[in-house]
Amino acid sequence: MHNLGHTRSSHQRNHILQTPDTFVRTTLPGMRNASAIVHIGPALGAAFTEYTAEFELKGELGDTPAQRFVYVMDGAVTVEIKGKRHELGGRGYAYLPEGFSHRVVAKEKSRVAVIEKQYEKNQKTEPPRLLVSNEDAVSSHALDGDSDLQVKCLLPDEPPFDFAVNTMVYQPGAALSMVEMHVMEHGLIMLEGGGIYRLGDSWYPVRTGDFIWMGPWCPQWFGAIGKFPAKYLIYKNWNRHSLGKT
Ligand code: UGY
Ligand code: MN
Repeated sequence: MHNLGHTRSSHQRNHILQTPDTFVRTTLPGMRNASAIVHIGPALGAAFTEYTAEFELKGELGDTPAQRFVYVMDGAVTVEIKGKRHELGGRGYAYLPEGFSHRVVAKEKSRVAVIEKQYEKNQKTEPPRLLVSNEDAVSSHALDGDSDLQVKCLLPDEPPFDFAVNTMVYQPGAALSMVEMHVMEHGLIMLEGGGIYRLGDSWYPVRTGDFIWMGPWCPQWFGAIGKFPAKYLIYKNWNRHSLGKT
């Protein structure tokens, strides 16, 4: 059924909203039995790339020249490192430092959010090490004292890390307490529920499966609407001076 060229997707100077009806699949170098929906990358001015990898059984990611973060949205994958296997089920995740030889292989049909970013050295600390965990093992905290808005920081907030990946869960009716405008950019995948996202000077209805990129200083606000909580996975660059090397 044609929808006469209508979509909720939108491409603006400092943000995009990408809805599943507009997803186009591709294969990245080295990928096998898998495809990628590339949501954002340097072509649009972002300093990272984020894609959804859709795997068939035994599907595999190719190499990356950067740090890599993977989060299992559906299914299960094995992260193989120097002959050692780490099993990631639903909500499992791994941080793989830049230059770290590894394989990500699907144990079943799976969907995985992948974030890759060239590492920005911090002269005073060593680069981060491998981290494998599950969101269920991470405790949450209320944002700005609002217990209806819970955040889980999946990576340690420590100087070696130059980015953060968090999950945020909003009870129905909960909202960010302010319109944020900040130097960090965001990549965001709606994992559950929906609501209204303000991006720049526009307000968008958003729901599970949507992707949002917010460029630096893009005004942003979210309010959850519906009978169920809304949840998203959100990336931000973090812990570095805005002039670059320190
Ligand atoms: O961490 C953040 O900047 C987060 N509060 N932003 C957002 O949810 N749009
Ligand atoms: Mn923000």
